Amino acid sequence: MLFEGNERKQREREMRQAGRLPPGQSLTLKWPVLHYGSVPRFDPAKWDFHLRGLVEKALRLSWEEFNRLPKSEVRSDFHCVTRWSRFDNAWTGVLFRDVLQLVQLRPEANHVLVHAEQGYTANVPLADLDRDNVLFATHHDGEPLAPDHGYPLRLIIPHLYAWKSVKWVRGLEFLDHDQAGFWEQNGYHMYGDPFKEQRFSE
Ligand SMILES: Nc1nc2c(c(=O)[nH]1)N[C@H]1C(S)=C(S)[C@@H](COP(=O)(O)O)O[C@H]1N2
Ligand SMILES: [Mo]
Repeated sequence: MLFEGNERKQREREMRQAGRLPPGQSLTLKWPVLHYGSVPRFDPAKWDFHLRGLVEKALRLSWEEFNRLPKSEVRSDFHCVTRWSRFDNAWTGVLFRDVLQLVQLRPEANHVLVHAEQGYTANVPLADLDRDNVLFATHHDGEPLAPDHGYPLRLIIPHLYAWKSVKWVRGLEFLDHDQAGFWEQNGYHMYGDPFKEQRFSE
């Protein structure tokens, strides 16, 4: 136990010196589980993924179709607004850009409302999804996602607080304006940059 605490402090120091520990955060070697509501059941026959809103033609992918998309790996850090950060996570999944390619956006599309099971949503500017390290993850550190970490599919946006990294994700709605998601309606910041400590609005 003592050793574990020393290792954690040592790594935290390293991450702080490397400029990777955002202000007000502490490093965890564990992986806490955090969400509102219950863990949804996954039924591959009923699961689908929607791309809708400001697209020329809306698209619905089955679980099988989604899994035929090319797989990529991304290594990134994860910052929860409740003040823990988990570093060097190895994610496997489908890049946002590989999904975006499947639809033709209307020119006015500039924001996305990400939809998940049970009505959870998060708003993200399109430019913040359209980055080379944003992906829909199926695996973490070589293992399939556990149900409480978002199995079968979760979004990972490393540069924003983790409430934007939507678990049990089911689709994207393209919009021409920013529209508050679940936590954003409940006082969380509309953007959520951990390095600027954008935790809450006001
Ligand atoms: N669908 C859904 N996704 C969610 C949440 C949620 O309540 N519902 N909570 C978010 C929050 S606040 C955090 S910190 C991360 C936590 O992910 P983890 O439980 O895998 O650590 O998931 C995010 N994604
Ligand atoms: Mo969080």
